[in-house]
Amino acid sequence: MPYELLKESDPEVYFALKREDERQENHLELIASENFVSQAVLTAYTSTLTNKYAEGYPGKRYYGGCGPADEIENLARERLKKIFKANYANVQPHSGAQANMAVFLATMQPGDTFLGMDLSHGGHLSHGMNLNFSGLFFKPVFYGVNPETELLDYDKIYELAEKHRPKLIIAGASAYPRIIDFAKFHEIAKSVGAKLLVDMAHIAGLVATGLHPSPVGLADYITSTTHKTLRGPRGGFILTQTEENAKLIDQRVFPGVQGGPLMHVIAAKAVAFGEALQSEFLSYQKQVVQNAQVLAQTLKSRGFRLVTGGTDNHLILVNTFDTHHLTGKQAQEILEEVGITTNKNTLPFDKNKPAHGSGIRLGTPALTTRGLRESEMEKIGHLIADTLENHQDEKRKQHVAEEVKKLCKAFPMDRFRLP
Ligand code: DSN
Repeated sequence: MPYELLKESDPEVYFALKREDERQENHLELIASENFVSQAVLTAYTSTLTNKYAEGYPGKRYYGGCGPADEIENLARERLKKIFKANYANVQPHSGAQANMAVFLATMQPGDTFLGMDLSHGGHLSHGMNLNFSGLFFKPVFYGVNPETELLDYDKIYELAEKHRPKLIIAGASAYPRIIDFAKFHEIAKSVGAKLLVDMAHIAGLVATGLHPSPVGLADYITSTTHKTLRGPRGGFILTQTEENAKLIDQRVFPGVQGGPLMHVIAAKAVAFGEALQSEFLSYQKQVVQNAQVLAQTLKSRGFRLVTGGTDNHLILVNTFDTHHLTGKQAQEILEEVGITTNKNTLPFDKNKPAHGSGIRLGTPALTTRGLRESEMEKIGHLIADTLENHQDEKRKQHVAEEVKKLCKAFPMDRFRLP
């Protein structure tokens, strides 16, 4: 354990870190936005680059001693451009929300109107939530999904765009299990003279490997996190195609919304991007989707209703309320008791308050990284169903908890820890 030296100097932090290692080892991680990074990524993340200030960009820094930092940032940029076949990349955003903030500042003045997906239909808080910068300083108009199909309603989005003439349209979601038609969004944005931002945070790994259509060439700005399906360290990035947009983004990221970049994180991003360029990454992403489909199929066979009836990507939205009379919060808590980690989620047109929600969101990126395949996914689907169907039966839950432990033991986490 590399932080063994903390045991003496800071036991409070040491034991909390150990408990987190144990939690990851002994639970089945089904949070759709999480993943496990490689030892190589972890190594770069814990490097001495955390000591370095490098405000500015490679070759144009405000501090001396930035030679190695420049090399690292250039590597990260070049690798990222190669993955997505994009012309320009900014790898400095500390997070996806900050990447989005930079695009807002590049495309709008405070008070301007933009179109984003309703959070309760699967959008993201940085796409206009009232307590987020996006809703505090700009004027959101929300689009959502069709009540019958639960698919994005492109005709309605077009109508809203015509009516409100937004400066910016955002495509992208944090809880939408189907393919997003970026070409359609491009058409809509073009027809009303709006800029198009695609936030591909959730599906970046699928886009990187061609398993989801790419927004490159269709969106003016593309933002993403690096730690979801892309399997890198926590962080963000922005892609652009024109020199003009790239220059503007560089300015809006620094000094617009950030000071010094987190160079150790950029080093870890470079390593993760290198991994995403390997052929193994395609088989990994294919497995993520196959695993999600098997999990979806199993839950359906056990009587659960899934939003849109299934999935095309890495995530599933399970309605736990209509069939099992459990709010998402209750379902999340019950599953946690047996060692299965999920998150409660609102569903489109939810009858319950957001703090409770009517369902849970499940995703397969992390467990696929851990090595679990279709047969384990089927098993997990049944374990979830057994737990939620029998949540008052302590004996049944105990049995599930033992099965969860067995699965965890069969797929140890050693190769995701620093040696
Ligand atoms: N919080 C992330 C998610 O879970 O989808 C989005 O930023």
